[in-house]
Amino acid sequence: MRRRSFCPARFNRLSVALALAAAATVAQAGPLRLETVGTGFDQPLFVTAPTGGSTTIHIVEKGGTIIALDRATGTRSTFLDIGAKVDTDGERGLLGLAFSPNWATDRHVYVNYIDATTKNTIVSRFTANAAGTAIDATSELRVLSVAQPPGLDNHKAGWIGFKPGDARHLYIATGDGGGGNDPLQAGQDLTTPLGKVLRVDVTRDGFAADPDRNYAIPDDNPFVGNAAALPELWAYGLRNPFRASFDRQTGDLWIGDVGQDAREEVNFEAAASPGGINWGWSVREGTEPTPGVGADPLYEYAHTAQERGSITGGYVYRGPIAELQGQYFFGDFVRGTIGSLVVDGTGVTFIDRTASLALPAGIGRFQIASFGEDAFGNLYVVGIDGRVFALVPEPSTWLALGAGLFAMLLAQRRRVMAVTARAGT
Ligand SMILES: [Ca+2]
Ligand SMILES: [Ca+2]
Repeated sequence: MRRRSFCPARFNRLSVALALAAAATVAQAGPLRLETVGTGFDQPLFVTAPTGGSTTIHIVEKGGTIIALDRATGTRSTFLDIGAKVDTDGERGLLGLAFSPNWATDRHVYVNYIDATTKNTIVSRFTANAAGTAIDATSELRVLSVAQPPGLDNHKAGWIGFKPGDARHLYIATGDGGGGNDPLQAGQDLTTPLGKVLRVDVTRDGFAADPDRNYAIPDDNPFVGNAAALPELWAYGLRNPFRASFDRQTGDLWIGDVGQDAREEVNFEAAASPGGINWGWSVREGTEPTPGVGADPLYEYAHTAQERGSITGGYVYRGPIAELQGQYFFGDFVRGTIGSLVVDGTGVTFIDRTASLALPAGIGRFQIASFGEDAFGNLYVVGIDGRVFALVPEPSTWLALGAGLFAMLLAQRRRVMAVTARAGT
């Protein structure tokens, strides 16, 4: 019987070859995992961070608290507490947060919440201390309010944000106000701010006589000059755009609009759009049932008899993982699923990432309340159960390959030794 011996040189060459193959695999498939950033938050609904290189992320809790978490030190502190002002019934709560693009100098943040007394949507500006570590709740300046129908506690949307490179205009997503089949018929009604994306200039006060309206109408809003429409409107025909985002690199707007009985949808508006898009609700849901009225979603998925859905809009990935650049990550609150869209010249491809991200032992399927970005473009996933995760490359790919290779060579060496022993040498 032929004798074989364990060869360290061969091991090294094989090891390098397999490592290079592994690198190619990683670059193509992009194995990912969720790394736990923090647990024990009280119904977290959002996470964000100011631009400018801060290692601190800010977690928005439904009840009215914002927690600052320094990822470099692990330190947590209360950034803002307006719990006494916030109603939390149903889908009400502290729903949105946006840092001023000039945060480094003005220390302004904007929030969207449901008022405890009136149950209306409030968008307010607060001013933090000079260090930017905490906010006195008395610094509130109300930007605007949106009247909500009494008795309906869902479809309050709540996302607010600034388009990259534009420090003047705050975009505000509103839902249709709640209930089934858009009972107010708000989506297509251009005289109500419900069921819309609003766009207002927060650097000027165009209503000097009104202490509760502290913004101005941008001259280039799509319905300015139209007496039959509110000048604040940017887009309409939305049901519950709970989470939306701007692509931090391109300025494109991505809106996840929660469906009713049939379709969950991702709506895409290019950065150069002049606004005024009709997203269809409530004459259609996704692409059904009145094709020709309103704009098609970029992507939609259907409810089934077995599985309903509630989309949680996410972000275009612009973080440090090269192979994920440009993919739009989003999830589903009801299903606990996570996936990404690849948009290229041939169309839109959906990659279901639930098995690798939401299902591993120790994580489990969870209700995805939101996604979020930090200053470096890292992507976060927020579970309403109190957990916040970061999307990171899967290091165990390398470890698993290395361990597998070692085990394989060890087994081979044992076989050689056994054969050698049987050969009696
Ligand atoms: Ca005013
Ligand atoms: Ca639609």
